Amino acid sequence: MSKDKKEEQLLEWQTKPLSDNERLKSQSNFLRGTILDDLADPLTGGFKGDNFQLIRFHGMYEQDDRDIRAERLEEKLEPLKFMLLRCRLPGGIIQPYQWIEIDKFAREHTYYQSIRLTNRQTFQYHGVPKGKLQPMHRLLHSIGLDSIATAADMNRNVLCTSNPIESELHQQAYEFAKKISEHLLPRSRGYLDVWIDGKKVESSDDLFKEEEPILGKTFLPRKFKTAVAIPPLNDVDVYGNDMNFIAIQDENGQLAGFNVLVGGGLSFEHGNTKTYPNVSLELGYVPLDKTLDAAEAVVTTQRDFGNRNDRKNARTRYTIQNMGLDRFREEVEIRMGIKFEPTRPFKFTERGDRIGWVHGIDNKWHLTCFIESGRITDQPHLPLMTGMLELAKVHKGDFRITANQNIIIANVAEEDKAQIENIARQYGLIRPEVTKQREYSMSCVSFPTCPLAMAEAERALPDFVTELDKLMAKHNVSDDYIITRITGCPNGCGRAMLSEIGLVGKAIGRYNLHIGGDREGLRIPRLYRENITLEQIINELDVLIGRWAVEREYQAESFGDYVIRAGIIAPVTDAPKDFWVVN
Ligand code: SRM
Ligand code: SF4
Repeated sequence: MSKDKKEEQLLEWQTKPLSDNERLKSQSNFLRGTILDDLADPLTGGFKGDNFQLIRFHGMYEQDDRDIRAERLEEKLEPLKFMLLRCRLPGGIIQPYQWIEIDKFAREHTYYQSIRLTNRQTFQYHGVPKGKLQPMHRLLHSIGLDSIATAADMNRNVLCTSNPIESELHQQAYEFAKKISEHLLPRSRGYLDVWIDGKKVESSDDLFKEEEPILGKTFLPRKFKTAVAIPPLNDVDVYGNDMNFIAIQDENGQLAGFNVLVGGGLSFEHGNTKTYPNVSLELGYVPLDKTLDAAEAVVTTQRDFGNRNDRKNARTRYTIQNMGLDRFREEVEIRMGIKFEPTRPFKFTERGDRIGWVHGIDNKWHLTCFIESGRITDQPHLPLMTGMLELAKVHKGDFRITANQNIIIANVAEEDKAQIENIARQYGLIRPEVTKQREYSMSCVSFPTCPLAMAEAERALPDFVTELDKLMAKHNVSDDYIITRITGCPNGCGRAMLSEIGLVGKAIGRYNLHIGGDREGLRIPRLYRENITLEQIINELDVLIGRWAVEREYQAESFGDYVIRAGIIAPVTDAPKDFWVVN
């Protein structure tokens, strides 16, 4: 796009009518709305008008049980409404005493009685009735947790590589992830007034004194996501976030600063060619003492230049496409007061979690437990929830939720290792039968709770992987794996747009099949087959995996790299231009 065209486009964004979300943010009394009135309304299990959206700024979504929606409609009943709660947990670290409390609430008060680990290193409750919302927030508050800004148009939960092995560097990077999360939080008291104090503030002097110096009164144009990665592990999918920090060490192994990347994002809309997923792009390197300034400058640039009239084109990647990367960088540099240095060398080699025990350099042990799709429940043959509770009762270290929806029992002393291992084995948190392929497969939640779901994801994944395992065995590649992700719709929560095999829900039982992502998480996979069933996908993969098994050039050539080299699919090299091009 020419410079003039870009200016025109920016001007158009600024002059077109604002989306309704902008009105509701500005009229929300700093996100309080009339939520307290709705809480007191016994006639519905949900929230009305603007409040339906406003609760998202406090980390909740209204949902209903979609499995029984039609049945209830027939009986002339309101859908069974309840809330999803998403906790804020920078870097995914949670203490055992906190776990014991969140477990208790899940068992006693949630419809699904589960704890769901998300791929952004936190946990969700599904099925919290409206009447239990205030007690829930008060409980979280009492154990030092909250759900502020985990949804809606703000900086979400900040990710950080789950790497307790190099403990000192991890600690430094984690501290930074936490600082960023705190620095970019809303400053107004809306959350505390509504959920903790239950205090109605409609229009008072207190309110007029409130300010949002970073986010502004209308917050960001759209959701905003941040990740901190410690090479060589790209477990946080650093190319898929709006703002990314890649940790750079000095010669003594200490954290020196970060390479900053911007504009990653993985969603699109079926058929809407103005939308596309894209990987993040390099701005440059900043030393540690300027990193928080850089974060704030990126956020305020997106705040001021992002699209506020079309929410489908409002994420940072679209702002960058419109302004151009150089202009975006210039604006960030002006705001942070220094220029970026050239990006420092780094290399990512893997994205998965190291399932099982690893030994840290500080002599502590860490056990990563595989949790399929992050769902922690008590099933007859898999009592994971009770297992986690038993671990929490005795564990002296901490827990770390990974961006691959697994959990690490971190910082175990040598003398406690056997006890932890026994409990983990007893309750299915260590399962030798889990294949490498299963460990590298992930899904979003989808049905029955997600209102946007088009096809099954979490409930389809286990059987789909069983079929994939059979193919891997049939072609003698069971010792290898293919990063496989299912997402129930093109919003892309399952990060299928950074996988080697990505399934994107199209309709009940039907998916688009994308192939050609890479192991390091740098390449968007391209559409290979459209609107087909899981059985058809397995048939397609039978042929492709068969070819990969015999034709790969060297043992380590990954499936994603192979399908590109063999010319089966063309790589996506410049997503804004070529994501929608048919192979
Ligand atoms: Fe997501 C919306 C679940 C990670 C892109 N996502 C939703 C909602 C809240 C549906 C809704 O708006 O009503 C889903 C709730 C389902 C449920 O019942 O739990 C939902 N998203 C999830 C989680 C739980 C999936 C998981 O299995 O782990 C993840 C929660 C992360 C967290 O803790 O914050 C989750 N969502 C993602 C990711 C992956 C990531 O961030 O690494 C993406 C793609 C990356 C990106 O943002 O580009 C993602 N979710 C979306 C989008 C599309 C955003 C867009 O730019 O258009 C939506 C819809 C929206 O915002 O309008 C969405
Ligand atoms: Fe729901 Fe779609 Fe996200 Fe899956 S990808 S959780 S179906 S919004």
